[in-house]
Amino acid sequence: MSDKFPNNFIWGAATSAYQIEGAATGNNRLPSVWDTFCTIPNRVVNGDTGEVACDHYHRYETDVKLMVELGIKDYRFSIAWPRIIPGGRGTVNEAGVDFYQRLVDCLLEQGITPHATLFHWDSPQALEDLYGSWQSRQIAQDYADYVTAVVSRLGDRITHWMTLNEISCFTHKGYGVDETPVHAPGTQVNSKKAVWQTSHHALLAHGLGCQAIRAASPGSCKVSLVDNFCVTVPLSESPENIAATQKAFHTCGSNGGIIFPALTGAYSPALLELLGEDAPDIQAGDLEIIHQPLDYLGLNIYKGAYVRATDNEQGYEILDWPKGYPKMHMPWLNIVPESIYWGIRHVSDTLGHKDLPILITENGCAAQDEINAQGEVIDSDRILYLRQYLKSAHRALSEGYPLTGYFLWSLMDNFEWSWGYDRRFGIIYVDYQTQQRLPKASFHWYRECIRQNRVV
Ligand code: PNW
Repeated sequence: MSDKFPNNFIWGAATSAYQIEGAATGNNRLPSVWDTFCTIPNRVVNGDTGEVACDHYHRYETDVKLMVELGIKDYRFSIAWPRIIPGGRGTVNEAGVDFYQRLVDCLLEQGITPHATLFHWDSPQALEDLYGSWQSRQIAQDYADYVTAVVSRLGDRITHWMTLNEISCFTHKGYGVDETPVHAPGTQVNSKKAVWQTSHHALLAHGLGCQAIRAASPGSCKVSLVDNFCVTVPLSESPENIAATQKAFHTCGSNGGIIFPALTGAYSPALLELLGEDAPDIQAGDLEIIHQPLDYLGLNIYKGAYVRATDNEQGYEILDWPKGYPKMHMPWLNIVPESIYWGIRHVSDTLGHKDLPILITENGCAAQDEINAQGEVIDSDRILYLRQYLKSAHRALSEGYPLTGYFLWSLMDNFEWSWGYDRRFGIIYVDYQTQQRLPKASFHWYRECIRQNRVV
């Protein structure tokens, strides 16, 4: 196979609502848990908030022009629940819907296909106040009602839907027992079981959400979940290490309790054994709701965990990182390009979905970008990172795995959650003083990859 990507390969870029929109109080929007979290001292670096962010809410036309310049035909963004139903449940705010109608019309006019994530962590604060948001089973139904409101209004122009972004992040990092949770709402709960219960409720929301999308969509549509499972990667590709990697996949991070039920209809037995009394309560019928047919799977892949086979009882070892291991500008961002290839293989080999199309819905990195004397940002380190990961995606394609596209995270610098504006993931530099956008070297590099349909 040549180094070309398939002709219909999707080259895209991604963002999320709270991270770029700003206009936090505009047009009847009410606070999300992130608005509240940002006001708690020492939770977000420099006390940053999403109040203005990239002001995309007012500058979306400029941003769509930049997408055209980049040459992408697909854009992944998220819809903010607190704009559509500010109180979390009940009345729909048509002014909130209107913003997304204008955005999507603008995209479609430029021949860009919208891929909408229905939830990217911005739970309505009202539901947090009412019942502790993801701690309550009720949120699954309220989420499904919100989804119906969105899809019945926007389903004539959006056909690619993603239910929830990274369940593990907004549940297992939003609720905690011992450590202070790093994500909103940042709630201390009294047992690990209570944390697992929040992700179980999110899975139910995903399941009911899938049903709601299909029921409300006026025409055919594509439905998926966006997951960031822990990618176990063989230290070297011996048959023993590969087998060990598959075994380790079950209990790495929250894999066994999130991607397993979503794709196989059951929590991984290995995880349940490990959890014992910490396992969530699962009611009759829950797993059927959670295990919905998907049109494709969205994977956010940034890093991996190296594994090798061992002689001990569990048969594998997840390896520590050597002191000097190369990483990008985040403590967790170890450079493991093979994680794209192995992430795709785990869907096929470990989860048993050989033909399920896969979209890389996020891949990218933070770098210490600076504007030089010529007024440019030469982020060759980001290019180095991206090039290796894209080659790993190409390897999966060359071996016949059903990878259909790639969305780079992120189109532009944005509010990086608890890191605020201190970390930059964009291929477009944002000057937060002036809101000026400046395409970085990686933008021009990515445009050339898209133009040539191969990694350059
Ligand atoms: C994703 N980790 O989050 C999110 O979907 C984005 O909103 C975010 O901006 C982006 O990645 C960069 O962080 C992640 O610890 C959070 O491995 C944490 C991890 C990975 C992704």
